[in-house]
Amino acid sequence: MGQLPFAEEDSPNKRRKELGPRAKSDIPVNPSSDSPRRWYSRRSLVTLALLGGILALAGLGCDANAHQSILSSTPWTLDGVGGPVAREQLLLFNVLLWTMVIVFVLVEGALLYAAIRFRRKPGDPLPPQTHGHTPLEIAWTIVPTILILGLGVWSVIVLFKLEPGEAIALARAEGREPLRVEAVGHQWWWEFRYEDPIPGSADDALVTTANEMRVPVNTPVIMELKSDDVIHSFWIPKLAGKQDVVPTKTNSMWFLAEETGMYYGQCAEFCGTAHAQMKFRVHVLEEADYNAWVDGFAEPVELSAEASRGQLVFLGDGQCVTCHTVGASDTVNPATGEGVQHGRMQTYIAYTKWLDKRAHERLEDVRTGNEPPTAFAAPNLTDFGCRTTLGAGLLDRNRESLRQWIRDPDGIKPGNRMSELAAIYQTRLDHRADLTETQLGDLVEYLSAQGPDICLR
Ligand code: HEC
Ligand SMILES: [Cu+2]
Repeated sequence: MGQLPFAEEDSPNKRRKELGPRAKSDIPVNPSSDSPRRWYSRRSLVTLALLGGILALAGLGCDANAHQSILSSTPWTLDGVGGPVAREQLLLFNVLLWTMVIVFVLVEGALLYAAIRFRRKPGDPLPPQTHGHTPLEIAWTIVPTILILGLGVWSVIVLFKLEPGEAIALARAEGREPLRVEAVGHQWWWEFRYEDPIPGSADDALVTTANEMRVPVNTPVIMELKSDDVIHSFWIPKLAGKQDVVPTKTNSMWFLAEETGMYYGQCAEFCGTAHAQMKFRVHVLEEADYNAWVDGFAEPVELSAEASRGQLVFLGDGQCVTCHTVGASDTVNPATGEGVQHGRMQTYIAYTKWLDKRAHERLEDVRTGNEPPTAFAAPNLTDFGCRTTLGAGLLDRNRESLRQWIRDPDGIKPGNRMSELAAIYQTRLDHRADLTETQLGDLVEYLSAQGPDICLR
């Protein structure tokens, strides 16, 4: 580069002329102050303090122990995570973040220091002109290169560890197989399907549930993620990071929970009206409890007189069975003598194919502008007695909230597909269920009685 175009020291008059007419009146920089050359004003200090205060307040909301927190109380402890996948992700996140914070503070600090300390004062002579500093330039090329290469390579290694292959390797090292669970995103709830709920056992009963999945502790779990409609994102912050759930495609991820307990999950990709109400829970159980849930899953349950009447409403006037499934395939509808489980959901393979086909058809429909197909999936209610929530994590489940939900789902979760599509909500002007209070009460009894012993007792 040639010489920098530094001009000779200008006379104040000459400079004013160059600045043009607006600068002609000589406004003092800071009339109230003795030293007119401060680089900050009182107002900028107040603004800064306010911003800092707001940030600090927002920071108070961060808590490593909050339900869906992905933070640890300090960068080095990594507490607040529930298993190895989240730990790996949190460690990488913390190291990347703090490395960048340190680099930022050093670079910006040096910049600010130089700008303030060596700023030009009136009457200062032209400073000595320098052109480069070889050792410095080599240093600030090599250090960032090493940093970025190191962090990049480590990120790629972590990415590989997040692949399901790692879960398979981990399980096989202990002479077993990982548990595979298919999660299907629907607007606005989650379906969980277990093709082989107890890996390695000959008993292969299909388990299908919704919004609350159960897994055994210390077992690698591979999630196979599918969507029924739009793009969702599957996220259990304390167990594993997000993965997109994309129509016509199966994505996968895995996690392992080290302790029993409940973990909170959330759809993490805007997917329409009730996106914020598309939560789910992961119950991590002792292996024996998990097996009891699986074994008892589709066992027929004893129904009280009220609950039996409720079953008739479920299958008849309520038309709930057009969308919902309750019970094993050998549960018989007393009205028709037919199995209660729908034909379309009878086998896993058939259902998966149906789902894929439907997703493709929907894409076609979007392209051609056709009406969407009429078949609708709904939460499987077979283990409804195990649910702690209603409406995808929206309400605590109890008899009162269930009654409210059946009476007026739209009043609780605006936009949900049940009120939009079920016939009983289309006949009254206020869009509430066209059922009597007795029918509602019977339905509540019927649904509350569903579930394996381990949940009902
Ligand atoms: C048109 C299909 C359809 C019909 C008919 C229907 N539902 Fe639903 N139901 C749904 C859908 C879809 C959801 C999920 C709503 C959401 O959370 O966004 C749902 C959710 C529910 C839930 C909450 C499940 C959970 O785990 O959160 C219950 C309970 C329920 N329905 C009961 C009933 C009853 C009782 C009837 C009959 C009176 C009925 N449904 C009729 C589609 C239907
Ligand atoms: Cu979603």
